[in-house]
Amino acid sequence: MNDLDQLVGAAQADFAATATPAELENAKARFLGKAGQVTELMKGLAALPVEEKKTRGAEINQTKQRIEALLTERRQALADAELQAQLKAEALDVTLPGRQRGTGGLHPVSRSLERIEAIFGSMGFDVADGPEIEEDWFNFTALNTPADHPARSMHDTFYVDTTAPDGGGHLLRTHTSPMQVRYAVQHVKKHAARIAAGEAMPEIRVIAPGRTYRVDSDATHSPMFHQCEGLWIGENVSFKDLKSVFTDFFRNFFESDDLTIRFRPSFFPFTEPSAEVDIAFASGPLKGRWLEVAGSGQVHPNVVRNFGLDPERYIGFAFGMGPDRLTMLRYGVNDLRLFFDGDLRFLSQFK
Ligand code: 2NL
Repeated sequence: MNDLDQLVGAAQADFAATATPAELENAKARFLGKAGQVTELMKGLAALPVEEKKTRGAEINQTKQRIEALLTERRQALADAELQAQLKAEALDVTLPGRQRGTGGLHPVSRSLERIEAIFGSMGFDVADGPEIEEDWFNFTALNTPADHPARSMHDTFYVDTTAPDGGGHLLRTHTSPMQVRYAVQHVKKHAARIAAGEAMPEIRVIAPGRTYRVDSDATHSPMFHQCEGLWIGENVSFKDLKSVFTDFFRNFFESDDLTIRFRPSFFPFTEPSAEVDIAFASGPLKGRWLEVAGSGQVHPNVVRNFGLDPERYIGFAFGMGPDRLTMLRYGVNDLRLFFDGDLRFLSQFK
């Protein structure tokens, strides 16, 4: 092996030892650069006699070409390796199962509210929505609730801005009845001309579902809870109608055709007479037990008067029920607080 073959072997070994294109370019400079070994050999030609210069020059040129070929080969190998590494790093496994998009669902109480609205809607009831921060008059006074009634105490009601010059007069509504008062007053205004002319006013038939607030907190009471009140006022609306509306509603809501209903005498300031409403299932886990599900009564004459109507002519019934409790009964949930903790392990069971 002559010196030129040795040089080619050295270049090959040096090139093979490089791991990156930058290292390879450094190795190239050692052989083919300005001060590289091949360049130095070329410079040495000047000192040789003409004949020897020719053959030696051709050999060095050949050597240079062989080293250039090795360089090209190594460049390609490094580029290939780089591409392979990149492909491996970015590998896409098309056989993996796709990532699922989390699907949301309605809150169980919202589902109950939707059912309640749909069922009463089918019986001709309008749905009324309104302010959760109410005026004292709509929440208490209009509903015949006397100034000394315990519901008005600071222990039971969240008052808003009690330091205002007028004493505030605003509170978080303790029931949704004030919305029914608003609805009734509007209805009476809308039909004022007919009422003044002594003609019959179209009946008021409305429910008011929504959030309500009381100072109360334990396993069966939450400071924020839902209520759905109902009101039906006309010239000839009686307790008999109330019983059929309730029977239809609860049989429909609980999908139980043999459910029975009973009234128990009670007291509310805004109704007279008043009754608690109990239901009993004929089958299932709650079979035969009377469950209190609503309060109700014939709207008190003072309240009818506050609507702007003559209580001698207009009469009807009102009721209030708790969608939270109805939801607990429907799904067999025993702690009300589960509905408001926001724990998805609980809530996602209702999707
Ligand atoms: C209950 C009691 C009740 C009413 C609510 C009412 C509304 C108007 C006029 C008269 Cl605008 N009454 N609402 C009447 C009786 C009972 O609810 O225990 N709720 C869960």
